[in-house]
Amino acid sequence: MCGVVGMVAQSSVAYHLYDALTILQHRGQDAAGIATTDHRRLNLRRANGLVRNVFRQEDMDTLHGNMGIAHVRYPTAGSQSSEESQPMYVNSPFGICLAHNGNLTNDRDLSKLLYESEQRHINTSSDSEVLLNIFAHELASRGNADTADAFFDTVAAVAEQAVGAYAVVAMIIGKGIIGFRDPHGIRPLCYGKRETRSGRTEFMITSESVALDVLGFEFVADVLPGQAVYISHDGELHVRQCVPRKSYNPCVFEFVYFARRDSVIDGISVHKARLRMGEKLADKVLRLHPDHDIDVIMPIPDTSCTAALPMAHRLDVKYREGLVKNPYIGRTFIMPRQDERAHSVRRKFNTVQLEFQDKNILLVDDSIVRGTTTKQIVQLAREAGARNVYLASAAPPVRYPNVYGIDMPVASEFVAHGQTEEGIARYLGVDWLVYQDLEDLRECALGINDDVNELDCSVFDGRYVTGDVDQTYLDMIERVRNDLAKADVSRGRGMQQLEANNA
Ligand code: PIN
Repeated sequence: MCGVVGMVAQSSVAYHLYDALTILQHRGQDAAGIATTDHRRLNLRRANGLVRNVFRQEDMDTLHGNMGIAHVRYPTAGSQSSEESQPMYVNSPFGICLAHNGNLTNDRDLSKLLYESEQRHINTSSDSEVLLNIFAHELASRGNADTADAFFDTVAAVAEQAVGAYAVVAMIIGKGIIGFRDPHGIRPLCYGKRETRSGRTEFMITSESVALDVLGFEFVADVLPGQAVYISHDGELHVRQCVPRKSYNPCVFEFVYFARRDSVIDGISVHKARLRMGEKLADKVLRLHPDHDIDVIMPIPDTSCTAALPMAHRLDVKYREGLVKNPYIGRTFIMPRQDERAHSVRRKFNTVQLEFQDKNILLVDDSIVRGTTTKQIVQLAREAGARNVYLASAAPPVRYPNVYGIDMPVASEFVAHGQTEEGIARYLGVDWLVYQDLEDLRECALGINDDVNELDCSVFDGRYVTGDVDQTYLDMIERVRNDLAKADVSRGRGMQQLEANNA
C-alpha cells in the first residue's frame, strides 16, 4: 500500500510535501521520496525508511522548486530495494516523474511489450516503472504536444492498456502535474486548493483528504474512476473524464483499516463507516449470543477503538482500554516479514491487569488476517487474568489475496484459509469468535454516496472487479510475493529497518 501527493504551489513546495508525507505515513513505512522541479532540473530524494529518517536537512535543501510529487511506500509486488522507491523518473519526453498507489495485474505483459515493440528496458520488478514507461511512450507518440489535452489523451491511452488498480500523480517537468485513477476507482485520490496571501491558488492532489485538511487546503473533489486532473505549473486546473468509468468500486479495506479515520474517501467518512461497523457487529453478537456474559468490551488499538465504542453502547457493556500500545513501534501488520511481525507484538502491547482480572472480555479488532498478532494478544489477555476471552472482528474472514495494492500476501498465510470459524477460534485460543457479515460491512460504507455503487471486497469474496484475475495469476503472485521471496531479496535488511524505524 502506498500514499501519493502532488502539489503546485506559488513558493517552495518541498516542506509542504514533507508535511503531507508525514500525514500519509500510515499508508507505507518502507520507503519515502520527494521529487521537485524549478522547471529546469529535477530534484529527487528517495530512500528506504520512515519519512523522518529519509529526509535530512541537506536533502531538503536540494529540493528546489514550486512544483513536486511525493510518495510513501509499502511494497506490494516488487522487492524492497531502494531503487524501487518512488517517485520514479524517466528522462523522455520532457522528463517525467511518477508516484503510484495500487497494483497492475498485467504489468508483466506490458513490460514485455514495452521491450519488444519500443525497446524500453524496465530495470526493476516494480509495476510502477511499467506504468511510468507506458505513460512516457504514449506521451512521446504525441510528438511535441505539451497541452492539457495531450496529457489527457495520454492518460486515456494508458487506461486502455493498464489493468488493475492505480491512483497516480505524475509530474511533467516544465509543464505541470497530472493525477489520474483507474476506471474502477479502486484506490483513492482527491484534490484540493488553497489561496495564498496574494490571492493566488495552490493545488494539491493526494491519496487521502486528511492531507488536504492538515495543510489548509479546501477539498475540491475526488478524482473519479477514469478521470484525470491536470494542474499546469502556473496554477491552472483542468479536469477531464479520459475513459468511461467501468464502475465505482473503492476498496473496502480503506474503510476497515487502512485509511485514517479523519479522511473522507469518495464522499464516505471513514470514521462514520467504522462506527457503523461497530453497531452492526454488536447486532450480530446479540443475535448469536443473546444471553452473553460479556463484562467488558475491549478494542485492540488503534483502528478498532472507533468500532468498539458504539458496540459497547449497543450491548450496554463497559468499554475499557485495557490494552496499551507503544506508539513508537511501527504497524506490525505492514512489516514485511513474519519474523519481524511476531517479534514486535510483545514489545508493542501491554495490559492493564485490573481490567482483565476475573472478567469476561470481548476483544474487538478491525480484521483478522494472519491471526498471528491476534493469537498473541489473546494469550496476553489470559495471562492478565481474563476468565473468558471472546473476539469480534469488524470485517469478515480474509480468505483471498489482495491484488490491487494492499499487501495481503498469499491465501495459505491467512488464518481463515481452509478453516471453519470454529477452527479459527480454536487456533486463536478464544472461547468464541464473531465475524462481521460481508453484506453488513458493505452496508457500512454504501448508501452514503449514491454515486458509489459497489466496493472492492475481493479479499472477502474472491471477486476481482478487473475480470482478469484467475488461479494462474494468483499462483504466480503467490510465488512472487511470499515472505520468503521478500526475505531473500532484502536479506539482512529487516532488523536494520526495524531499528531505524524505532530510532
Ligand atoms: C492495527 C490494525 N489491524 C489490526 C490491522 C492482525 C490483523 N491486523 C490488521 C489487526 S492498527 S493478524 O492498530 O491500526 O495499527 O490477524 O494478522 O494477526
